Amino acid sequence: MVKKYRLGNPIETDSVVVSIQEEKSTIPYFDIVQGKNELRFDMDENDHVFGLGETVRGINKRGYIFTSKCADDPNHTEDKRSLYAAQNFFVIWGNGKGFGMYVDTPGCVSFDIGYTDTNVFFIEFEDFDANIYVIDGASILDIVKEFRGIIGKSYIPPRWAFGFGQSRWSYMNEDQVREVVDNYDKNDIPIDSVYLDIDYMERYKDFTVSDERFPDFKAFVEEMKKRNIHLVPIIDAGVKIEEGYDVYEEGVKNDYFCKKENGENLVAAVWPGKVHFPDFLNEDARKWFGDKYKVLLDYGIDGFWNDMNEPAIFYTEDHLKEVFEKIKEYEGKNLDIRSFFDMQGMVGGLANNDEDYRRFYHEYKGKRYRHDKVHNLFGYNMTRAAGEAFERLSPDKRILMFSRSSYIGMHRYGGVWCGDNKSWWSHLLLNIQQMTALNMCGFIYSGADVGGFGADVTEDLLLRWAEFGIFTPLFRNHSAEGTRRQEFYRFTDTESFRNISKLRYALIPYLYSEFMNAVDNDEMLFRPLCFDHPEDDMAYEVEDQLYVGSSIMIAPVYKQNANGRYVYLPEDMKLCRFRSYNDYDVEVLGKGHHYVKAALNEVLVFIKKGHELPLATPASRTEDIDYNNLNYERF
Ligand code: MIG
Repeated sequence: MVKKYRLGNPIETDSVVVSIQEEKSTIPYFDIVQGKNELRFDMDENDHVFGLGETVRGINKRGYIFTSKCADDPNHTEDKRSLYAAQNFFVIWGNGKGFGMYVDTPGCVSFDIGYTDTNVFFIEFEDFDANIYVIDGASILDIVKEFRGIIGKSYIPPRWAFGFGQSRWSYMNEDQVREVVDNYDKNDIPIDSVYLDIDYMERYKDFTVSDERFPDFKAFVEEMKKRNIHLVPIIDAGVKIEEGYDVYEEGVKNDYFCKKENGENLVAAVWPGKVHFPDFLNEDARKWFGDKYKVLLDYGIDGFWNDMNEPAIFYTEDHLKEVFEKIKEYEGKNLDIRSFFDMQGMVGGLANNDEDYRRFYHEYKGKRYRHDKVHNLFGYNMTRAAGEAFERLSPDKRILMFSRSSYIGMHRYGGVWCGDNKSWWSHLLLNIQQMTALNMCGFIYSGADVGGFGADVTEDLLLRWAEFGIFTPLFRNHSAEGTRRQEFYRFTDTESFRNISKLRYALIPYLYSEFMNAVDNDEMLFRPLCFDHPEDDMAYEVEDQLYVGSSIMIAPVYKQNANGRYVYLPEDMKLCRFRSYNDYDVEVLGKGHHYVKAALNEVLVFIKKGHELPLATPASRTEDIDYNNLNYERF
């Protein structure tokens, strides 16, 4: 049962697709705090809070404060309040009852869940305007289902997007891409896609391809296609300011870029140097930008990733000028400590500066909005531009699309990846924990950079991460410029990487059908144990095991030098300890606690009673998997 309430004058976000009559009464559960832009709910000691999509920290959100303010922040440490996403749906559940709430507002909002006051949940609004949806249900899963029912069906990628993807910032030219594919094939490690990061472009201009690096891109895409390899180029939010560049010129001519108060186009700097930002919130601009993807579709490209769309800003021209002027004042002076830190702060604070997000405007639904008021809709609408365009340009063929920034509603147009994580064991655990809240908010096609993006990976971390990554719909190994090379074939134990990757391909029939079930029926692909066992107090304590689809549970190893781990089973289960898709031992384990061995090359999968796990014979590409010949492991 979903009820809608209104606070102030909410800005529509198009995240809810069914029309719901607004209640006249006050919002239940939460009280308005007099004189403040705050809602307050007194939590019971036993209440758990789940949701909020892509954030730092654990599955149960109690005890911290999370702020929805999409941020380009590559340091996902536990002190952070915001990552790239704003997904304002949560469920409070305890003592066998609870409710869900969706706080639909495109501006900045904080969820203080027992941070200021241990047993109080405050929702703090910058502007006290929101559509509030309150969802009652008999269980957490019921509430999630009801919620998903009002936000529309989640995005479905092409089937090949369930294959493995190799990425790097950046493969610099055709030969480097060929080398990657050759090495995967030579080592008999399955692969379906190679990602092209920003350097494939000509001077980082969207919808261009560098002549020098990819002299005959069409032929190259074709060559890769013949090998059943999909190339997936990145698209950045900023459009390079350059005379003669069609995207820039058309955008200027048609007023499709975000403007400052004085009517001039905002000049910001990102990878291409100086850029304008398309006003993705403006319907005409959105259509125009979406149609640009055709340039790459025409080359035979059928997948994309949208980056830098919070939007990330290295600096704005105006702010930089101000900073230079101030710095001049320090020149020749004896800098005391205060002024030294002031100066350092000014320079360090150029990127993603709050003030810059108040310097430009959007034309949205016939009105003008200052950016910060609708900030969280920017990445969403960039991806919507693409998604809506694909419906026009490629109605019969699914296109892969996922985005860095997101808001609920975007889940209809694409998936997400969890941005710039690091090659840290703690970020493997974070990846495990992020999946469930993403699923609650409709983001089913998702995953994080396997092996970690920043910092240098170790072989054991990459193996353990792959052992979890094989279960995430987006299974992509990606790493940053300057870090240790991270392709699976570069490490000593190629055999284990081969076996784990092949296990993924053996699991694709299961994962794909469970994915489709999650989309079609508004279910969650990844579920915390307590969602399936709300009656089991112990199940609420488990933050590092997940149900995946209807038949299995996984318990990834995410600690270095561990040869196994403690596992809690809320029900009797059959353990399959996989070394490869056709080499595994099985053991029935009773409900309760167990220490389970898992060597570095072993993956733990637990099958539920009365269920079966289909396993295909793996192939080097998803296309070649024989879906009609499956083996079954049953319990
Ligand atoms: O400022 O395109 O999250 O995946 O490799 C960094 C370069 C820009 C951030 C993305 C990352 C990508 C990188 N991008």
